[in-house]
Amino acid sequence: MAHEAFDKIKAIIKEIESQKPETAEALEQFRIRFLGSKNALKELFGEIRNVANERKKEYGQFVNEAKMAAEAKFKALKEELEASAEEASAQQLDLTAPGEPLPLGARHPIASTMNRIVRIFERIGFVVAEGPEIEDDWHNFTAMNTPEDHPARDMQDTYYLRNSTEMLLRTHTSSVQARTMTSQKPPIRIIAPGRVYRNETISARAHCQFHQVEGLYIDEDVSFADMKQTLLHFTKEMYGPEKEIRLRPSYFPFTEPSAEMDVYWGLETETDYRITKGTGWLEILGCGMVDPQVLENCGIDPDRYSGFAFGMGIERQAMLLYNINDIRLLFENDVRFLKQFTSVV
Ligand code: 2NL
Repeated sequence: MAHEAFDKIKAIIKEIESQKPETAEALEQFRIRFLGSKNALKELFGEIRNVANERKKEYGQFVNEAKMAAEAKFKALKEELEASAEEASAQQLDLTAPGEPLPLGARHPIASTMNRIVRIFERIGFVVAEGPEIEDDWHNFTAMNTPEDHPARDMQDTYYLRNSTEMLLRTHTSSVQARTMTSQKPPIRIIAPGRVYRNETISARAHCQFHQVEGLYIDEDVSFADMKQTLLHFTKEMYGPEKEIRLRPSYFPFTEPSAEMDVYWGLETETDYRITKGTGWLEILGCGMVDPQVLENCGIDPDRYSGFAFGMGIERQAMLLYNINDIRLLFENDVRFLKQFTSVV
């Protein structure tokens, strides 16, 4: 029996010596096997009971030697492994290598166009106003003088919530301006950018969801001439100081008189011909003097105050600014398209 126990220790010492763990995991397996709480030597320590008295001391020393061999080997292997890991990472570190390129994100062209428009108006004293995209019928239509039988109010043209006749997805940001007019006193000078919704068939020019910037200026003695000069200033800032504008009579339920504003784009290129239909003029926004009925609806005295308002689609301005020929590119979020705007601020 005693002999057998001595042999087992010999075998374990041999095993310890022959092990060559090369990874941290293998070293951990080594530690568990020879030094862990249930290690292979524990049982052999117990066997000292079966060893003849005169050999007990010798046996004890022998088991201890085995344990110390395991500890020494573990320590050496651990140091070796740490040293080689350090060496490997030092070899990988090339101090002369160029830095990792940081992939740059890009602002979406709708966002950059919106920011550009907003900044132009902010510089002349307009303040950004915001409101909910889910609106009630009053702020979106009634306050804006849109008659009950107007086609815009039709279920076909506007998204109503769960067939409600009260709540809808706003069709323009005029609703934001209605909210400002009912809660503030003139002078009011606001710019309302945001997302709006109309039930349109999606095509290269139209989408059911788009973005708009509307502006509103109300004070005593605000005139049509003030409006024209403000919009001329905007056009020159936005598209270049050489640009000229013209106003054509138009109709909106919420303004009287109303106008469409065109910019002279020129007829220099094939594209100019196509987008201006050969006239050189391009329509970019709608505007007008706020209808006195709208002021009254919102609690502003039309005998004392007057104002002008305007609205423009941001997608259209973005398409002109960046030469984009299909509105769907602005909604698909294809990175091959968006990547082209990395340098735009
Ligand atoms: C267009 C034309 C327009 C307005 C929007 C407006 C707002 C208030 C009162 C009166 Cl609070 N008018 N907004 C006025 C004229 C035109 O938008 O073509 N938008 C894309």
